[in-house]
Amino acid sequence: MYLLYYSPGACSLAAHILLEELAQPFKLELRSALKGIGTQTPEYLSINPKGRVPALLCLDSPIGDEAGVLTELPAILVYLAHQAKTGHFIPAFPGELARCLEWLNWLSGTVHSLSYGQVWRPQRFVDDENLFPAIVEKGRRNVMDNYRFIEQHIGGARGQSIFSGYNVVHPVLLVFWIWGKWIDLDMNNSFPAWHRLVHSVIERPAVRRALATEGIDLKLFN
Ligand SMILES: N[C@@H](CCC(=O)N[C@@H](CS)C(=O)NCC(=O)O)C(=O)O
Repeated sequence: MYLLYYSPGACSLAAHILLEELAQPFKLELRSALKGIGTQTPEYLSINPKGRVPALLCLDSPIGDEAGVLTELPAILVYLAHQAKTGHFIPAFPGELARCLEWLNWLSGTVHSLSYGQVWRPQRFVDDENLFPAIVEKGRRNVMDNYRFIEQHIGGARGQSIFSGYNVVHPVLLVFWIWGKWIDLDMNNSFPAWHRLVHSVIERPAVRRALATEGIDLKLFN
């Protein structure tokens, strides 16, 4: 049995979706990432010293050779994908697997930590509050650059094998779609290929269940 620490609509949603896909019982514990309300408490920091969600605990046995939570979304997704008794959520062959990891790593390291970090947490980049607006503005431009790259690859020839089926990259792209709406980007008109992909992803019953549990409005995908 797994326990996932999550925050509604955060990157932890991708891990939540994969848990739903596994069709095994799991538990959720809310730790709101909004302004660090639930992630920076002494109690949560004693569970996950990084103070972030997602964090995954296996209640029956350690994950790997270490007790305690597994952190970092790409690691959690790869781990959960390998636990699936039915469905193939991660490519088996080295080339395709490497492409999948290439995307997970870039989405986590560049789009999330760099670009959205600048937009939502400018204090991580500079101490001087006067500089925050410039950091946020640069972050928004970085997000747009990143999103154009995503759109080109979903719609174009390169990377099509990753995007044609359904694998661990898809729930992460769903999360970034939601975030694009949250920061008021014109997602539908700017990113039509991504919009189509998101539409097919939300048809999956597992995805619907996770979205409903987290209270994510389906209108975000209209
Ligand atoms: N590198 C981490 C980043 C996790 C992360 O930053 N999560 C955000 C939510 S999307 C969070 O917990 N923020 C709360 C905080 O910064 O206090 C991963 O990929 O899992």
